[in-house]
Amino acid sequence: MDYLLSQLKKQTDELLAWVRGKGKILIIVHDNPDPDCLASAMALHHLFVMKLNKDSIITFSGMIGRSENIAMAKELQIPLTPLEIVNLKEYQVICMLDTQPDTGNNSLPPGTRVDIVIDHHPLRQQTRECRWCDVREDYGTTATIIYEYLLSQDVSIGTKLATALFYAIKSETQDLGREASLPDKEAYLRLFAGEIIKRIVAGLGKAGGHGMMAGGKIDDIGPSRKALNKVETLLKSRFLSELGIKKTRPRKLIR
Ligand SMILES: [Mn+2]
Repeated sequence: MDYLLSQLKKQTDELLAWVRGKGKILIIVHDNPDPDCLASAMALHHLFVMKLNKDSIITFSGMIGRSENIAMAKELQIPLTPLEIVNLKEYQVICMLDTQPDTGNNSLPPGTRVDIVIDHHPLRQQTRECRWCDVREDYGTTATIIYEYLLSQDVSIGTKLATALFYAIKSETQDLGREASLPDKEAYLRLFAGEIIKRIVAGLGKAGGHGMMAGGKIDDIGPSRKALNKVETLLKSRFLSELGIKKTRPRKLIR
């Protein structure tokens, strides 16, 4: 594990230790949620489930406006609860993602205690007073920050979550074109590699991981050379089609 990741491991250990002894968890995203805050909420929810065996409620106000975002919430089965029906007093841990207290783009009543803030927008004075404040203005997305939490805690990322995180970074940075930092680029490529391998071996075997650690496995091909060649050819053509490469004649790099 590299230095930054081990630093982050220590920090997220502290976060988890604090949340562990507490009661119910609420995750609030900004009004009219976009892919970044939805993916971030999914990722934080996943972190609490995997490390603490604790459930949390994801909540928002307003509406999911764009049809792509509605499709995302539906396809990826992100459980969402309207903030208006939540009894805030029931929650001992209140997290706010991709927004900050009193910014006007979330509907948490002003003055309500917020414990955890994770965001990439300019830091507000009031946010500093929260128990846990991780605001990285140089990051293109909040999703990347929480993706790093999962990496540091060595939490596995399933297809739905990987897709959500990837889509969040893709749409918020406009394919890494706008305001993408180096960590956003790394997260994007790692998530992409994991997804590609999964699609390439779909129906044939298993795949997992991300980035340099991504890999796939196919069992029961049988001992014959012919069967092996067949699978090899299929994998190659799937790989090329995933990358959008059509009908090019291969050429030797080394003679
Ligand atoms: Mn964002």
